[in-house]
Amino acid sequence: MVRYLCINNFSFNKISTMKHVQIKHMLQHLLIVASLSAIISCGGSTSTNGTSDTSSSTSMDTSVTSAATVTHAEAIISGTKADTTVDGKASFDADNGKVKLVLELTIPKMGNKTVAVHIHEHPDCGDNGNASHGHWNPTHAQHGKWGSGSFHLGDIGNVKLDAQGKGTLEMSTDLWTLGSDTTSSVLNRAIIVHSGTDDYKSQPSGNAGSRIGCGIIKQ
Ligand SMILES: [Cu+2]
Repeated sequence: MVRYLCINNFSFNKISTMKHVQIKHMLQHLLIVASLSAIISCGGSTSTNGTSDTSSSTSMDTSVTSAATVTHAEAIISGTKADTTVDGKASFDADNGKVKLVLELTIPKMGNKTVAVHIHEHPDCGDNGNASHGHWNPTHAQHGKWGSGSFHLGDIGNVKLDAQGKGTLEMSTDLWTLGSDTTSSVLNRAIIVHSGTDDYKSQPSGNAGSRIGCGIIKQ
């Protein structure tokens, strides 16, 4: 079944006999599936025969449907500035109506300091992280401390770093999802690490300093 998803096994001769609408539809599926399963091995398979086009459509639809339930996403966080090394990873796992975040950071230059981490709205780390724009705030709330009073859904909070600049944070919430609901899904947003501490009060972003780390949350 997997082999039919591979572009190099697809019978393009058949495409010429199909209606344009069908071709467009199949190519859309093919693009989606190819991006979701780019790692799936395409090697070593055999050539297709005349009946494979029908089965390929079926298996593509099945794959796209099953891929719609996302249970894991992650962001690899790296530095936005040449003079500050930032390494980190944010893992998001959905289970039982909740999403659990495990965040690990290493910022050697920031040993024994505390840095603010937020989810920002757009999946773009360009312009030193500024292209991610403001905090992800689908409820149009005031910025604050997670879990108390008013806060953005992106208000993860502060992470204390040890002498080596390592820090971790774990949290679990039913306010986040991994899916297509843009009012709750953390997918396709940016994790931003700031150079300073979030005061949990200043609007709109806690006076947390410049953006030194960034990663895009992807499934
Ligand atoms: Cu921020």
